[in-house]
Amino acid sequence: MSCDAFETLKKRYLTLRDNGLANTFKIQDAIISSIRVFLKSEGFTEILAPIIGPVTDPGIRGAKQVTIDYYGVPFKVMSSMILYKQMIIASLPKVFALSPNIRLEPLETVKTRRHLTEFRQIDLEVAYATCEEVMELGENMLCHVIREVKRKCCEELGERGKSLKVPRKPFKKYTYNEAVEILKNMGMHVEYGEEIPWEAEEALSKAHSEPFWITNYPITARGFYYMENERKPEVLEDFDLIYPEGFGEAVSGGKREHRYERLVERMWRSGENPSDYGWYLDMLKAGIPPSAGFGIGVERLTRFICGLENIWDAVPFPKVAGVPSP
Ligand code: ASN
Repeated sequence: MSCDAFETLKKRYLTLRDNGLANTFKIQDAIISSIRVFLKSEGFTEILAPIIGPVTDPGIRGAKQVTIDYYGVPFKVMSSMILYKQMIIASLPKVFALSPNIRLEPLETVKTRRHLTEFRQIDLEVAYATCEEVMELGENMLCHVIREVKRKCCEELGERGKSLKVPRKPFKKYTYNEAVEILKNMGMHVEYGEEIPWEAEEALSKAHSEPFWITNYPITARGFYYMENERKPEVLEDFDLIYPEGFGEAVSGGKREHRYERLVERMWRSGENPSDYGWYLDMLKAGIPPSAGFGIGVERLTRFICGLENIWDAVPFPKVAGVPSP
């Protein structure tokens, strides 16, 4: 990111008067409304997302959590509401929320053009669901949103309206191992067990013209809350959805580990201290239903639908790593 772009973000009160941005935010409004209509038609209840709490999601790929002083008790600002989704599905079996998240991303993420330090996801969870069921829901939701935006925002989409297609279902599925193999054949090395690096993910995304899934990440690459596959130990029951055309990751989610003993083991393995997770572990001891779910980043979805180069143009008041903008 150039110094000019830095300065522009700090003067958002001027650049925000641009017509292009106004069109983007009208499209974003249509995206959010169509997701709400879709999920409600599928029987979901919208809940209010938590913003702070004693613990939050530790599985945030090198980003830092923010801690605040809550009357003498250290509290976290939500990096994702995953642990809270597991709490609510005991009473409401299909829930979603428009959840604001803060992650202090490493400075180099500015170069990916798809990382914000403050962003929102539509986070959903379904009690007793399998990965396949929520993945199918995700496909239907994305197709519905694109169809609705094309129908309602023809003028605002402009030229992008021509290249933006309603994807074909079912989306292609690669396991993590298959994705690593394809990347190897493309000349990119990914160490087995690691997250797929940003550049490799972007290259894979560029090689596709339709969204696709990457499933079954290794246990070492992800948070403790994803369930380990019973038949393939060390492999998770999880997934990412990747947008085509270089836009990269859209969704991440999976089936949750809900069994107390297994979860404590997983915490130790992933370097977390169970004693930091008071209420969460007490809740698992009390018993919660198994579930699966995912989160879809609202700004990334807007970036993809509008065909924007930079994620910071997909949000009115952008916050990117290292830039103290309004
Ligand atoms: N929202 C994701 C999930 O449901 C978690 C995340 O954002 N890291 O699994």
